[in-house]
Amino acid sequence: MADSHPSLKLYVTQNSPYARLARIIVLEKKLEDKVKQIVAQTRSVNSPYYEINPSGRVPCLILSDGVRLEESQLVCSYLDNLDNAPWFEPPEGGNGFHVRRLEAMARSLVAGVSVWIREGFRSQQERSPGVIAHERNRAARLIEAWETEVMHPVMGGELSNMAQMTLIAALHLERWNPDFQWRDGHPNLVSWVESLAARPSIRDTMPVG
Ligand SMILES: N[C@@H](CCC(=O)N[C@@H](CS)C(=O)NCC(=O)O)C(=O)O
Repeated sequence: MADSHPSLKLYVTQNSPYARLARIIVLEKKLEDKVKQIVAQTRSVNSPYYEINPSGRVPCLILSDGVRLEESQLVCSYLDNLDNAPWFEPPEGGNGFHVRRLEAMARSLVAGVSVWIREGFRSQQERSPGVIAHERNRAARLIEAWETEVMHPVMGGELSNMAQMTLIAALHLERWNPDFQWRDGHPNLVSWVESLAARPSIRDTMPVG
């Protein structure tokens, strides 16, 4: 029976790729009744959200005793372990190493494309063509590398780890940054992303363009 009083509060924004990771876990692990999702007002002067999370970042999870967790990896791991039966932790041994390695590489892509997007939102006078060029080039190099890495066995099959989730969140930033065009010449990445795009947790957390 549904619990009408969720004991955890998850602060998110609709388009944050980091918050999306936590939102995917909520859907995958069917935690909707335990986790209340609240849209935070980020990046604004004197936001009331800063009283809740001084860093101002999302995702942020507030536990029932008021303890605050930030950083998507920590928040996701906490949510995934709520039932003591985690699905998305790296496995023991060699594959676990590759999951961690590829998650880090996917995080580099998310971080770089996020800086690129933010730069695009700045006023014309504040925008730095140098920063945009740097991030565009970083993204292009990473996409070339990912065209091969996406074929690694840990990236295949059903959604089962944070490397897959983080790469999906990175690639879908194309919806928010029309200049982040990674599809041409990268058939492995295109078929990989399409193989997961219809999964309900992925589909229902898609960034809005
Ligand atoms: N390393 C953090 C990054 C979180 C992050 O930078 N979130 C962005 C949204 S994509 C944010 O909240 N920005 C608001 C701000 O910088 O004030 C994580 O993995 O959770």
